[in-house]
Amino acid sequence: MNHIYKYINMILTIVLATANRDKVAEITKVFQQVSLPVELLDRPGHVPEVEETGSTLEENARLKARALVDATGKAALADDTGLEVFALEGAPGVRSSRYAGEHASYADNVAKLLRELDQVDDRRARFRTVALLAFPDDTELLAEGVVSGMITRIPKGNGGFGYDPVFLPNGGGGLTFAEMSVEQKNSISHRGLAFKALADRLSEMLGS
Ligand code: ITT
Repeated sequence: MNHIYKYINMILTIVLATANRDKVAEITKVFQQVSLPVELLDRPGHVPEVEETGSTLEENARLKARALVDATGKAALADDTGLEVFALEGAPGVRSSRYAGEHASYADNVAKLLRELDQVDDRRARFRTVALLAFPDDTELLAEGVVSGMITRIPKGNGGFGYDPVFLPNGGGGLTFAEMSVEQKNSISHRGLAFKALADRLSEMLGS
């Protein structure tokens, strides 16, 4: 399929394999800023969410993308992200969304993280995103983005989502991700970096 889009002037339709609206907003912004012949569709509501049973971000990203390829017959783009805290030996990691329990809210997860780190001086952490674009012919593109930083002692800011109010990224001018606009966050974040790298690979593949 390489380069074919260049010659027949087609738009590649990609279904976003995430149910997380905050992620959709960030990913959409990255694709608005690159010029690719791509249209992004929201995840169809009738398709059941897959269980994230993988033991790595890559496995979970693949599970989410393949489920949507199978359900729609279209290319699908997934994001799996984890917060890895140095003093917690990489936790919550692949379990970031379920850290405080199966149906934990963002606030529950943040509260648990701050409790775990209450007596801990080493606040180093990193976010890691694996972005995976799966095609119906079984090919895939994969890209990873990482940002290192520190976990604050108190939440700051009302933007972003998840652990953003307690994550102070390196190179972020002393702001948490929750104190940044989507554009600012994307310019240095795990997700921004992963999806920009993926968009570059897609651009090469499409010859655009
Ligand atoms: P999908 O699986 O539908 O994409 P999800 O929210 O379950 O959505 P993940 O499995 O990747 O996504 O879960 C990662 C969790 O990590 C997510 O629920 C947030 O709590 C947190 N997280 C992910 N990206 C984040 C970000 O950019 N900033 C802060 N927290 C984030």
